[in-house]
Amino acid sequence: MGYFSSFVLQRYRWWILAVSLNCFAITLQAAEPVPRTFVPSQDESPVLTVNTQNGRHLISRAEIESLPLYSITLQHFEGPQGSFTGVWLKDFLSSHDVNETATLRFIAHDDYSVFINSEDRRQRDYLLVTRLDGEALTLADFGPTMLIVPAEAEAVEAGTASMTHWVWSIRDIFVQ
Ligand SMILES: Nc1nc2c(c(=O)[nH]1)N[C@H]1C(S)=C(S)[C@@H](COP(=O)(O)O)O[C@H]1N2
Ligand SMILES: [Mo]
Repeated sequence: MGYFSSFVLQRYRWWILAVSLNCFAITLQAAEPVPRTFVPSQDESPVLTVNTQNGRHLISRAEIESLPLYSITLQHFEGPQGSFTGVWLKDFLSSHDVNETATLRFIAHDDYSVFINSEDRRQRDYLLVTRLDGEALTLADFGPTMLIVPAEAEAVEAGTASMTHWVWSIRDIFVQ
């Protein structure tokens, strides 16, 4: 090793280590949502419905955000990019006493419809997103709520994972 490079290593090794660790932390952060403290929305107006044998339930932002919130920074294939915040679908479903074995049918405002079964939910964690960069998602930016799979964001981008479950503008969830 030349004099100069060994000098650089000697002189800056802690700095180099710190930068490498930081890059690693950022990489981890990109894959795994982190808990976030937000003042939960106070908005009680319905943003979606959950339909079970017991009837049709109108769900508000306030109700969704009463569950633990998580944030993840990513680029959504429809365009939006930034810090997406929401609750785990798992938590949301159990708060509505939805059985783990249930098959869900998601219907969006554009009438897109897709089934998500228990096997799908065992294989990956779905985040029900209510905010982008802290602001409530509106219909115009693919809200009021959207479903994402944080751990598969890069695979979706690379074309190796399916994005049919990345439902934006969710209107109704049917539990069957
Ligand atoms: N609300 C809504 N979500 C949706 C869709 C849609 O049409 N509407 N299309 C789904 C499908 S089939 C895919 S492959 C991805 C990407 O859809 P796109 O290629 O039409 O953008 O989003 C999924 N989520
Ligand atoms: Mo698709």
